[in-house]
Amino acid sequence: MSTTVSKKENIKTGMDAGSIKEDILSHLRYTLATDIETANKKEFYKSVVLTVMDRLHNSWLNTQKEYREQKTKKIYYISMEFLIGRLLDNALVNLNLEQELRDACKDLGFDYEEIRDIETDAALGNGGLGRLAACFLDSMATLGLAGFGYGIKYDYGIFKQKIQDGYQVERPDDWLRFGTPWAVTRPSVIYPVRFYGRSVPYTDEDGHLRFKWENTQHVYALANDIPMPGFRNGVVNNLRLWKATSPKSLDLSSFNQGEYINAVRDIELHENISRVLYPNDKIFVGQELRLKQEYFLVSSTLQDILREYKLQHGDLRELPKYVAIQCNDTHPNLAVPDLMRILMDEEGFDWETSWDITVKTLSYTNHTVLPEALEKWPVSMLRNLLPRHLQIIYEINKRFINKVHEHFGDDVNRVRRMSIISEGEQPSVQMANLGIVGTHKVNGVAALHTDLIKKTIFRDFYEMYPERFTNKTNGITPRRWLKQCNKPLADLITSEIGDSWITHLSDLRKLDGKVNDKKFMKKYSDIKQANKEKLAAYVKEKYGYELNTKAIFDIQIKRIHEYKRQLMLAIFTAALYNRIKANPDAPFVPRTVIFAGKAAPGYAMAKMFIKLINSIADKINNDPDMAGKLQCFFLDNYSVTLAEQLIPAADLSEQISTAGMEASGTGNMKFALNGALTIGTLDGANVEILEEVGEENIVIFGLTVEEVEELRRSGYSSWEYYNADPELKKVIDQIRNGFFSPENPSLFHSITGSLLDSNDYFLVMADYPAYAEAQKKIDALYQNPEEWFKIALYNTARVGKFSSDRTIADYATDIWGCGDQLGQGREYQGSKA
Ligand code: NBG
Repeated sequence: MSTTVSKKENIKTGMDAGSIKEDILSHLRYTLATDIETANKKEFYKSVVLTVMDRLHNSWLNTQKEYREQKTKKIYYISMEFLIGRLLDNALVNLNLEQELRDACKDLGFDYEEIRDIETDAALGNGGLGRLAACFLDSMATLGLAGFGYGIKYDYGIFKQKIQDGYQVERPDDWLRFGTPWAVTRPSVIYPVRFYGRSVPYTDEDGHLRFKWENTQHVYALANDIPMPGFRNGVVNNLRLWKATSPKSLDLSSFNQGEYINAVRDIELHENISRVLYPNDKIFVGQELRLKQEYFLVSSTLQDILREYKLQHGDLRELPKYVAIQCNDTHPNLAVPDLMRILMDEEGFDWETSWDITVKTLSYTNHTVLPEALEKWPVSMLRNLLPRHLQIIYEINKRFINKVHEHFGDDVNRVRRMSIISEGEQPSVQMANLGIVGTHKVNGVAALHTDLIKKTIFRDFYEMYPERFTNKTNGITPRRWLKQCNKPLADLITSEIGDSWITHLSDLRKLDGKVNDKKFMKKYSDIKQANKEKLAAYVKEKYGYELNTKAIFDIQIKRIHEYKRQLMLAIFTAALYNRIKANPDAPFVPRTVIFAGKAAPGYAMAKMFIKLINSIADKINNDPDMAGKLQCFFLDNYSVTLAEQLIPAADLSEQISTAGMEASGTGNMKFALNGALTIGTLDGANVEILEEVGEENIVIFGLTVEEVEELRRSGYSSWEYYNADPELKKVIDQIRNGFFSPENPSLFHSITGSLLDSNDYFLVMADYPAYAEAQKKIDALYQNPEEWFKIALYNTARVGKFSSDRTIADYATDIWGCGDQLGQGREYQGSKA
């Protein structure tokens, strides 16, 4: 390639404000057929993105070329969810184009911030699992690993949440209404995905029994690619999202019968597969359309991987040497039987060879121990939809059960527990068991979680295959979750210790020494205050509600779930209200409690929590006695973008799940990095945050995993706690007798019933006294700003471990067999300044 760039090309690749401006103008005119005089903000936004895309294309192509030429091992991260959020800011940060683009926008009469806000989140995920996948893509590119995301291009991402009369209502998230300029459709990358039909045995020329999957129906999976740039290292990886489309030609026979409309209608049916993301966080609903989505993702992805592999390498026996496939949760675990099917039925390998390749290529991550989340597909559904796969799963299971017998002798109960097929009234395929048996590594997402899966849900498997189990504590990308969302803090840090932290987050430890530097600490605390004011301005503008920026910003943002115990903070907030009412003149440390989060549309209890929070908030916010002291606010439609605004403004991070139930959490890491104190239980990654920041710098309370078990074993009675704690009793009585819902006094009986009559499974009441005590500690600390910000800084300085760069490096070394790609010079080389 020529090294000189023609003027024309410079417009497309030049990194100065001038070329960027030219390119924006050119896109306005020649791509969008408008001009700067008439373009509206949407059009301007679109040409800005196309301009940024122009600056990614060369690196995008070159990166792929380099991988091909160097025969780099490729990592495929298959996930039903990628919660990537907005992409513009991130691309600019990673390309180092922030200032230039701002200047170009300004020159053209547009305000960058306003343009940035035009972008709708790509909300292709429910929560932590999908956001983790997005952070991983950023880290793989930044580390220079050949890592590719594979997912589904849903027409509708996670629903939009509105609050009406205090209740959650769901609206479709029509994010593609005007298309997205970030995705490149690849008409040449399209694969048939087959369903239904039957498995037909035959004997091949060599006299071997083989199977053909026949009489299938199919849809096509069409590739849409979104570039994933690394941080200032010239690497651009790829996120490939499949869209379902109809078979190429319409069925002509129906045309002849005059059924044109029916034929066209069938197109719609086919496209339904990629229509909508299932909005359930940890509740398995066994709907056939979801199973179709999962197979659609697996089948198209494996076809794509193998096509690429064959072009470069040929011999499939070497697949594990050049390819690693990570299944994000059990959702893509049909990869096990599908890879087996391809290797045997299409490539002609025998069982043993196929099995060896499959197990060595695949690995699987578990993200929860909650039993209601574990996927179990009815055998009857699989038999109908994927008959050949079911047959293979039965064979895998048969061989596996033989091994269990060899290993453990005739232990019938154990065999029943470990079987991939559970028997009973409705036999079903246990997708987690399939994943453990059919892959070479299974990982949990935090140390405690990995220990727990070894001891509980996967104990039998751990005893049989101890070497398969490994921990990979989650992480977050410092680019989005500090550099981008909290620019003032990022700039301050860089001015003090340089910018190496952006790719080596543990370098933040250098800030430890700053706690006694008064000037620095003043700047650090001023930034928090400014962030709070910025959030307050946003809330004021959007809701007309005035936040008290002198108060502790006490924030709990995450999916609404009983085990996450939003109820405990709601009860505590109501208790604070009662305290002020009882004693209006007593000193009070002001607090502003902020909630946000979506409830699964079918999760009645979680939806009731939202209504309760809003009812408590109404009571508080309309009571003049609370002025300057207590506020409570539920922000609607929680999203990645909203998180980016809330986290930098938080003083207090609520991580209060029942011990043993939150696999890791990743919001906890984001808050700590941005200098919020954590109040939390010894659950998930909180345990490791405690280890890193030190026990003086985090407020831990409540039952441990062992104590939870012990309490349940010895016979927990929530009534005892109700009777023993007058403050708690009063709030529960108020909830029960309609104090917060005078128009419908029994409105919250499902909630109080779960606490009392159903004995409080999530131990809200058991932990409440310790929680209220811990909150006192928070109040005391907050009254001593010097001490408070010291602790806050220790949090910022000491959570470097939770960079997703570290997580990914661990996967690369221990699971993917590509540790040798690390440190090969593809990483960011540091600022030249
Ligand atoms: C979630 C866990 C979180 C964890 C994320 C990412 C599921 C099934 N699991 O604790 O609840 O942080 O996964 O690993 O969504």
